[in-house]
Amino acid sequence: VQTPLLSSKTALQAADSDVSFDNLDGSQMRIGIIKTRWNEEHVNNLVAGIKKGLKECKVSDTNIFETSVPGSFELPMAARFLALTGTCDAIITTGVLIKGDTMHFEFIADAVAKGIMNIGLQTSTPVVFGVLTCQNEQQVKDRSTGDNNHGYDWGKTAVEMALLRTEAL
Ligand code: DLZ
Repeated sequence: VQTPLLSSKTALQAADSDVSFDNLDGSQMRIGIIKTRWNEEHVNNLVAGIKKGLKECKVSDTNIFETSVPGSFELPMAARFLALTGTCDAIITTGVLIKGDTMHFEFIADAVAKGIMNIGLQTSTPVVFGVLTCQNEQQVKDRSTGDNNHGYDWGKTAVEMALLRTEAL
């Protein structure tokens, strides 16, 4: 017996090369972006990358909802609130955590990663972990600018997961 997931004609066939990051159709998808105001300059670069990825997937500007929270620690809660509105097919949480002299980085990075995973599983709304966890600012720059802007992949990941959810529900 085929489950709806296994009969999916979209995202789950990615492994069969039918679907890839190159031909995702997000024209009917509404994507939420939650970004932090901590490390704002880097985060804005990541958001630009996200929007480039979304645009390549035909997500229209009017279907992109954007909001901000103070820091990465607030991302899971905000993602939960947004997911529960039922207005987004996928959510991208984005922030930048840079290691300092204390244990703050370790606690927050771990809590945020687990929190974001939990919100996705609890609400069945895909929540992309768009948080850079870096040792220093150079590592951040290397991953948020130019050809290695991780935001670009996060945008495409959100569309792929939104399509997967649409097929599964
Ligand atoms: C407090 C703090 C510190 C020290 N560093 C960062 C950081 O590098 N990236 C980030 O997104 N947020 C940081 N924050 C703020 C926390 O995420 C959070 O906003 C506060 O602890 C309040 O809950």
